[in-house]
Amino acid sequence: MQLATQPKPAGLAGNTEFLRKVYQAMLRARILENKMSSLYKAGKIVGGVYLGRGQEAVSAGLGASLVKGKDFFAPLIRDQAGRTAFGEPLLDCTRTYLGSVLGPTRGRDGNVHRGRPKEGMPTMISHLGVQLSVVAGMLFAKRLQGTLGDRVGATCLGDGATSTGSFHEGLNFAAVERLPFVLVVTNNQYAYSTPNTSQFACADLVEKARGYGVGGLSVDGTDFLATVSVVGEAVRRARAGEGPQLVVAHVLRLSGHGEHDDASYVPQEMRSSHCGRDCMDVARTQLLELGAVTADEIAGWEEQYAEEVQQAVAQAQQEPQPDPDTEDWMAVSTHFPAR
Ligand SMILES: Cc1ncc(C[n+]2csc(CCOP(=O)(O)OP(=O)(O)O)c2C)c(N)n1
Ligand SMILES: [Mg+2]
Repeated sequence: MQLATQPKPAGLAGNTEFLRKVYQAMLRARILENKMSSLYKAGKIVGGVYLGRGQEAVSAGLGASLVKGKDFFAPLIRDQAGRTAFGEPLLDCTRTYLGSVLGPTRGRDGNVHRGRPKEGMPTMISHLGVQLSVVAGMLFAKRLQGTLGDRVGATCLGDGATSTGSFHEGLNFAAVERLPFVLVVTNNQYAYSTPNTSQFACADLVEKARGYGVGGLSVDGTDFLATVSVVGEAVRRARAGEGPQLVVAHVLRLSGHGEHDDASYVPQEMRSSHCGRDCMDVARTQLLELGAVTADEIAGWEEQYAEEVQQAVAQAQQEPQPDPDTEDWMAVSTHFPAR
């Protein structure tokens, strides 16, 4: 088994269109999330706001490597970039956070528990680790139906989620069934305020791959080119029939757990260390050095995406919120009153 390898990003350097697509999704997500943070701080969002700041490269790298309409992708709270790269409209985000009845959760969430199940993106589940079993089950069902084809299923987790029983059950099932499954673990050093030292005892979470009998790849998630390359390689291997793949990307969470959290427990030395680099800055530098983009192009995209975000916010704000008097969804207890 190969552990802790980093396929050389050289092959990607020629794939300018793909790299631009990944970076554009990262930029769209960062601009959108900055806006959501502002709206939260202005009291316009009543649920929690959770950002993927610092994790855009690994998230968008995964979303862009999957094929919408064929593959399954179960994003988690820090996967706005992956959602965008996979093709989710910005409106799904603004409508959900702002409570529009036209949104995917029909205005009942005010948070991030949204999805497009019919398009291969299951609705996000907060209970850490359970999305592994959901995606593994979706793949297994397709196999039983004889329609699996060369489809891949992927989901994302944090370092903290690897301590759950659901992580074990889901990954073990995928491994035993040798499913075309990709699990991306983004180790952002913290689970809420719990540091890695209180979370696991191995040197690198990718070591868990050996115990489960799955492929393992570890990458510096702040390095845009390396990250996009490694995630793409994991998807390629899963699609080629090499069984489940575990990717561990090492970053620092460049925000609080949610926008209610100032992350004051993160030491300054860690913030200014290598893992505290912002993958957006690294991506920009690498793409400019490659000649894959120009500074003017990036400035144009920033302007365009800021406008798109403004429009998505304005539209969601004008749309109606759920009306409790005409509610057609009921709790089970309403249908079946307790005796
Ligand atoms: C089974 C379960 N236990 C606890 C929680 C509460 N919880 C939500 S997010 C979180 C921390 C997650 O940390 P990590 O997996 O590292 O992801 P990150 O937030 O760092 O991206 C916890 C403990 C939960 N959602 N599910
Ligand atoms: Mg974490």
